[in-house]
Amino acid sequence: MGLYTGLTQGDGTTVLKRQTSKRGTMSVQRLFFGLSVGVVSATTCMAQASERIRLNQVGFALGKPKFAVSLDSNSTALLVDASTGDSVHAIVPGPVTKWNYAGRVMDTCRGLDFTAFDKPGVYRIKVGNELSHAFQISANPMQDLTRASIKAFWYNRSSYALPESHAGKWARELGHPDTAVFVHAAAATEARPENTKLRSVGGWYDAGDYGKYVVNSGISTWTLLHLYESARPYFDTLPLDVPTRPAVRSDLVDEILWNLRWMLSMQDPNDGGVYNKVTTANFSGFVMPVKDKAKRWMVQKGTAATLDMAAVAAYAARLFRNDPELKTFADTCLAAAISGWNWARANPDSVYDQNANNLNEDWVTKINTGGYGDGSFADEFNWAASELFLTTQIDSFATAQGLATKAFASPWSELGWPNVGTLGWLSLLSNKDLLTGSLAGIGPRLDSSINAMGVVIRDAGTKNAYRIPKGGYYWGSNAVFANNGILLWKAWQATKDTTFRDASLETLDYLLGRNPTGYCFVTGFGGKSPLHPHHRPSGADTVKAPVPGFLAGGPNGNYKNDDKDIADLYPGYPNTLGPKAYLDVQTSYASNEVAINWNAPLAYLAGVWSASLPPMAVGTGITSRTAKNGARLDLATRKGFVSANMPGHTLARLEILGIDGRTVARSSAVAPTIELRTSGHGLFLVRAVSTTGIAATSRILIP
Ligand code: 9MR
Ligand code: 9MR
Repeated sequence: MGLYTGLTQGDGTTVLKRQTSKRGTMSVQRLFFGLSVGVVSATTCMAQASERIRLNQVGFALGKPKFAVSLDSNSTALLVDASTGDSVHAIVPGPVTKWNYAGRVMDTCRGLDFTAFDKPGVYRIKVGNELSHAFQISANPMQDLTRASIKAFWYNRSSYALPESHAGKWARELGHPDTAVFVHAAAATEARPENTKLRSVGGWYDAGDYGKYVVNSGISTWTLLHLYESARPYFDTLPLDVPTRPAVRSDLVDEILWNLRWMLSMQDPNDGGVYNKVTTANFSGFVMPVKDKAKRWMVQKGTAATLDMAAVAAYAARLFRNDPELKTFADTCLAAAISGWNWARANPDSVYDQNANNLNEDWVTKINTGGYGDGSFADEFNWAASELFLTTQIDSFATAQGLATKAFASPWSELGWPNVGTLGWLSLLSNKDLLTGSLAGIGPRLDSSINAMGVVIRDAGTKNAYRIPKGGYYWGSNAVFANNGILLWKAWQATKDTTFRDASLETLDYLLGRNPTGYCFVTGFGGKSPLHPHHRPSGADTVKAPVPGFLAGGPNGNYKNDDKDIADLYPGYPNTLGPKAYLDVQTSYASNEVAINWNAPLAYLAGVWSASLPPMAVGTGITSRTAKNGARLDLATRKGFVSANMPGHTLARLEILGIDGRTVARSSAVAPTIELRTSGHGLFLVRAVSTTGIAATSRILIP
């Protein structure tokens, strides 16, 4: 690791510097922890982790269920300390169970329940001679994941340069300024003829491509708004490790605004209709944003895009109107929502049918990027009507759609970009005090609808050996699971039945590794996670690790969705076995692409869980600790620094160790302060050594 020295800065603090020799001259560089954001990454593990023990590779919360699955039917199972290997708990395995899927045995396994063990630390499960990935048991293992899954949106910003101060090695130049996009023939009107130059600045790239699509932005932005509304105090103080704008109360809100403002720019002020998307005519190659300079088009207005924008804008208006900083913005949102609603009522069946458009000979430029071509709009109308009703308390929004009877028509549909009706029902459910007029008194019936949904999703988990609640195994399957996790959480909130809440945790366990692929599906987290997601910046930059915090699309039994016959290219790929049909290669966009509508429900689930657990802000996770030899170690932190004190001893040095015991940073004598770079997240050990050789160690969580 080279040589480290402590250097005192102007403000009197001492930071750790690394001395490297470069072409004969000594230069001093600032030390950056070269760690992945995941607490427990494969590179920090001493032993090769077994593929046959499957579990949440991030961590388990104190006092909450802890469950893993082993494909070994006979051997003894133990929980061991990850750094010493010492056994800390004997696990009594459940019965050998076969898990069938679509008539075939997928896995034969035993469940390993270690809920009874409840001591913070970093552990592995040992079955026979095999060791699982390392994971933490701590007060709040979801906090780091929450921050990273939201920061992923920041990493996917269009019209934005990612500064090195916060993007680290994933810093990149600004791409797609979108200060000049052009009206496509399919969108031409008298007021804005073909090729009219428009601005459509900001927003997030949809996924692994550089398109910006309103339909998919709708559900994604709603989900983040709902996350904020579900845990405001938590997100008002949770730093996301992004450049904070002091005028905005919360980093999460700032991120949402980045996309909301772009969504508003997609509305034609002349009539209130909203364009479907801004994209190049064809998908770009795997280049960095700055290199994709092809002309960008504003493509055709549509009923779905317009109602989705209206719903989200109405929600934002309600959420932000009491915030003095955002009041004017809230008013703008409401006006946009109402004019969008009016356009949609006048244009109730404007489908975006890209294939049909491309047959139109008058429209010379063919558009071949993502379609998001939804053809049924009843759910969009219900959603927008629900949000507008809640925000304005004007009953005609509710009566126009007959919400009073539809809102609890059973069963509610699962969530997805073309299925947004349930978003409206969830908003109604979450705002019982606003159910007035024709919706007065429907609260209990909404409760029973979400309860019915919760039962179906939860009970699917009792029918498979992995204890996985209901999901699906098609394009974007991880979003299906995560969205069902949201429904479980809402079912818990409505009914106070804790089995729903615990099932939502099982959904997170699934996404983080307790699944038949053995992958933790979030980049940068866990011992085995996607390394080659279909994500242009991750593929095109020179950094080996993918941009962190992104959820891969997940197993997809319809492998023919992929461009080439991946089954031929990758022999052995279990392409037709739904739950296993996942391939960590860049070309498999149908199983390994990232997307905002997949990250949003991940952020929601991790976020509401994290908010419900004790916070672990810098400083609070740190205690003083007495070593076996009697020496006491007191740690103090402030943003970016940790310092130590051993009462009665003179410190010789201070080290930061990974959870495997490997040194990642070391300070010199007289400088018992180490700079922590905020991108070095996770659980570490701090070891102080006195001049007389006495050592004391304490744990530190860098959130
Ligand atoms: O990169 C594109 C991805 O974002 C889409 O989800 C996917 C399906 O529409 O298409 C990808 O682009 C591929 C294109 O469809 C066919 N040629 C190869 C492209 C991937 O490099
Ligand atoms: O998530 C979308 C999935 O439901 C569709 O089946 C698929 C094919 O139309 O498209 C997916 O969305 C992609 C979009 O079209 C372009 N950007 C990437 C999206 C995720 O793969």
